[in-house]
Amino acid sequence: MSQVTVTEHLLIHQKKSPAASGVFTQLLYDLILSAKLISRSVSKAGLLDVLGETGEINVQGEQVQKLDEYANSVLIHRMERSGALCLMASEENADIIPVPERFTRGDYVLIFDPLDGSSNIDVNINVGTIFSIHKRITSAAAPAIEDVLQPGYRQVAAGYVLYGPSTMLVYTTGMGVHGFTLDPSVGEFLLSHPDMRIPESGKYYSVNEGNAAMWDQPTREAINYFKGSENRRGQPYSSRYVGSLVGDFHRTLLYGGIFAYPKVYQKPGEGKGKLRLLCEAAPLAFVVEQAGGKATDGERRILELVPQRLHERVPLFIGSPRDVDDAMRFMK
Ligand code: AHM
Ligand code: MG
Repeated sequence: MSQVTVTEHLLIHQKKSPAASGVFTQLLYDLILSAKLISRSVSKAGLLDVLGETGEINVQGEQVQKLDEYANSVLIHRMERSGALCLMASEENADIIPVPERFTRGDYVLIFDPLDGSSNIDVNINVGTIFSIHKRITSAAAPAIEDVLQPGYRQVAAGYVLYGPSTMLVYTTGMGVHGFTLDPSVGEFLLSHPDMRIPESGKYYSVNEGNAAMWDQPTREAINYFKGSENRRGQPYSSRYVGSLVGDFHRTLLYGGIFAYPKVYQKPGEGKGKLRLLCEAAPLAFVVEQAGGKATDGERRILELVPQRLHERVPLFIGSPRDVDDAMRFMK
């Protein structure tokens, strides 16, 4: 593995891009520090659970929190002190989170899912943190919801941290996608996957097929296409589904193929997506496009969707460009 740390990589990129500033680099630096703190706790999840059962106070005399609450509070606590942000939004918080006036406020807006797939924690399966960074667009003293409700193509950075067998950080600032692996012995993320490119097509499809009876006909046909032998490969794609978006996405990025969370119809005419546009779909869409892939909601490019609400949910088809195009032939 290279010896380039994520901080060095950021500084090199900062020189290449006049748009990037020292403030922005500080923001990413604080985000990385938060990820290391969360990673440390995730790796002890089983042990923390044991402590949690003894009365919810750990040996330090601290309240034992559920890990997703812990991850959320680590991110809010660290990032409001970064000096780069004016506003945050988290999957865990119903409303936007303005940076308190007692801290230095910057021009950036951070949206995150602190611990995606957290239902997998108890069974020791991968979880992740997803982040999306925008530049503020309003000019009044206080930041506003409009600063968060921006279409994905305006993101200045996005990425995720995967807490797997190794902890990995994958991010883009619009100049390709770069992956780093945390070396726990030195506490640094080291460049392990420079300039990541998603394969043109893959051999895996990834979807919760338990929902198949609640999909619409075009979705069923699209998924059947991958399962049949009349597809691009001339043989069935293999199925892979973790149920942790970061894990499923990361595999798709490396091996190619398609991940889908289509609309689910609980009642006729009322199809709904599950994944959140702002903190899940848009950041991963930015990453996948920067790696040469595609992301759509079945009709439109994810990055062009204009969010109407903070916790808006969308259907998602994301992955290798040919596989997403093949699925979209059924959707149109
Ligand atoms: P969460 O943010 O509440 O963890 O939900 C998002 C997760 C994703 O990680 C994953 O892709 C999806 O929900 C799995 O949903 P399902 O269990 O319906 O397949
Ligand atoms: Mg989530």
